[in-house]
Amino acid sequence: MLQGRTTLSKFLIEQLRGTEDQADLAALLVDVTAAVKAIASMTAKGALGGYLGSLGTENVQGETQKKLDVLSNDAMIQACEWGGLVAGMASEELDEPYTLPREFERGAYLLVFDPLDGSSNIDVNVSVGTIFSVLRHGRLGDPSTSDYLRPGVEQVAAGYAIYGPSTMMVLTVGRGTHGFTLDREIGNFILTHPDLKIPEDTSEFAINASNERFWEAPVQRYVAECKAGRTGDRGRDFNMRWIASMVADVHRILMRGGIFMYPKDTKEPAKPGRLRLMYEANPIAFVIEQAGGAASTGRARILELQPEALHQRVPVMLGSRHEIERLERYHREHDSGTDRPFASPLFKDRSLYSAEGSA
Ligand code: AFP
Repeated sequence: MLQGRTTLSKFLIEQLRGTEDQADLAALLVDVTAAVKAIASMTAKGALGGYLGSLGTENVQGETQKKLDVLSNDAMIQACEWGGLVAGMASEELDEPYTLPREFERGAYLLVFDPLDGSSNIDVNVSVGTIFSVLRHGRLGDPSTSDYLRPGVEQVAAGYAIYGPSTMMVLTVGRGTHGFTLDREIGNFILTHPDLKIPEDTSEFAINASNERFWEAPVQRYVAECKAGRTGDRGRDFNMRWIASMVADVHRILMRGGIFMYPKDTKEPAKPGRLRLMYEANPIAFVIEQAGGAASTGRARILELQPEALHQRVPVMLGSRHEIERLERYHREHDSGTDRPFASPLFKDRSLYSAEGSA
């Protein structure tokens, strides 16, 4: 059954051979896949397993918790707390970091995760995912919240599972981004998408367009140009997708290119964005960059942000590198007052910039 096929475990051991992380990091990621298999089984059962619907409770984000949010969180905790590989864990579903039970040995890593991203899609049977990030715990003793607040460039591993028509895991340990497909007959993840690369250019963008009136001008400008297609500055038509499940939109971008945006919007001025830095933006940014893409807030590289709070939100724009570079240029021009007066009727039909090649 396995001849010539590389399992996730074998791949990790080979990728990490000779590194300081080798054995323990590979073992931790295998524990994460155990949780992913359990979550995959629950999401596949759906209504038959009594897994649909909400609990009527709210998480720290003030969002209604689905039954599967809590069950997925439990699966991640139970799979990873016992192995002596983590010093602690943090989750979208937990207000504070999880302190290991006294009887469990502490390990060298911190595991941060969104156990079920896109859970508002569960009841309508649309793909959802699990996102995880691994940091080093640089000292002895149980981690405090501040020990988790490390920039994304310090991640030693990150990735996601997508529970779609097939269950896949996509991850990086800093040596490229690689995809694995779950073979349910043998219960193993098999390497099916080695060394993924995101095309530098794209004609497909993903954003929740219902928020258009709340976006900042550079994002309005960028999306308006995509919608204008060949009749506008870009000189070519674009396509739009929005699955409202970040993992699913990101997976499409890894497979065929594209740009995903969840920008800051003034709908809730106090919120700097919707997506969380520690367990959504950072791990996905690591995966995207390792596949040759880019990940930005519009004004800064996501992986270089210094986190200030465990559940901090940030603006997110990521995917095909040339499109992110264009968006960042539009933010610079806006902030310096040198952008085309986007809403001005004076320039309604003309642009100060050539359509292409000015990224
Ligand atoms: P849920 O986990 O609450 O469904 O949120 C999913 C998410 O964080 C991310 O996966 C989506 O890209 C984004 O929210 C969708 O947001 P909108 O519902 O505002 O489009």
